[in-house]
Amino acid sequence: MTDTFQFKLLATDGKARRGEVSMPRGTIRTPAFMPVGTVGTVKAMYLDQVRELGADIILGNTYHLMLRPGPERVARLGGLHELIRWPWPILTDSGGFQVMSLSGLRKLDEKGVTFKSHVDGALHHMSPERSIEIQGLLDSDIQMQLDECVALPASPKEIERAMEMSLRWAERCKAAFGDQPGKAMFGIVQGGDIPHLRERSAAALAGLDLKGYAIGGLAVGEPQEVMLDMISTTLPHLPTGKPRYLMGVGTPDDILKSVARGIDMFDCVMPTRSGRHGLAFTRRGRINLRNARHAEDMRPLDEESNCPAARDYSRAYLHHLIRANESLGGMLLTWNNLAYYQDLMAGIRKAIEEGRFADFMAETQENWARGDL
Ligand code: PRF
Repeated sequence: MTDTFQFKLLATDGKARRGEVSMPRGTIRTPAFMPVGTVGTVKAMYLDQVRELGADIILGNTYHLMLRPGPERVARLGGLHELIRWPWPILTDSGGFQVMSLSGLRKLDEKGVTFKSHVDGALHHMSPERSIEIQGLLDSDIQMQLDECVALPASPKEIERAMEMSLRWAERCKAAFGDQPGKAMFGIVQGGDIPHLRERSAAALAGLDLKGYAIGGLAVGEPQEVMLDMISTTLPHLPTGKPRYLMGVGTPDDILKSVARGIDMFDCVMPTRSGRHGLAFTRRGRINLRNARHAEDMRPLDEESNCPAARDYSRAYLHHLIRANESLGGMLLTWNNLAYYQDLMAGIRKAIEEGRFADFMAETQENWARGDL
């Protein structure tokens, strides 16, 4: 029987790819940006709005949801989609990365990771098998293997150890996931900033014949050029017929340059988190609404945008809301930013279809460089 989880390449333009990942809950148009919904909410947004902006899939976090409200409870409540009222695809990250960045005391060994909850201080253990079990209880459509991501700079020995253990965890996650038509478990390439370790990781994961592949361990402190080199080093070792997801990236510029190298999927807290902190992404680059120069500026962020947050509210009002710490400020800027990111992805997809991605990228970058209107 053919799997109802499928990836189709619709067009290529240089190394850039236009594709479709389809599964029972919906189809993801790639290149895709996945808004981050860590604890079952894309912060400061109604999911109806997120959908309307063009998101085909959102991301959830195993680490947060296992601590609260708990995977067994989510399952009893009908699964994550039902609970949060998002019937379309959800990808869940496996937890390892969030444990390392968020929890206190933690211990990582071959068996998995032991950590102290940032919610109530309780001790938890998560093995590769339990991570997949939790993602299953959440009813996630695209599940990620448990991996270990080391922050850069790190020693080659440390990078190699973490990469090899992540490979063994990939096999265990694959076995735990089993055969689930319509759903997928993605492997995660590690290997830090060391080309031969990236190649080894990608080739070994490719040998596991997974339904998709992520590149992890980047945007963790290295310069953009190193990140882009690692992408270029890794992708030739992954099968062209499977989706490729760059985890936790990035700025609009990171996204353009990564698409140019063959990445299909992205997620990042950048548009949502920085929106709540007063930063707006626009066609003319970034605008920090905290800045006093906006205090009496009656112009909107972008009068040509289709997004009401960008088109209908003055910079003066946005400045006031952000300065006054009002929740509407974060809501409007998150709305603007997610609209900008989804419009960028739609522009990227159209440009690839029409064979003019390089021109689109150059024009988009020129507009950022021209600066604020
Ligand atoms: N591994 C996992 N999640 C991640 C990363 C990773 O390396 C990153 C690195 N940018 C973001 N999110 N599991």
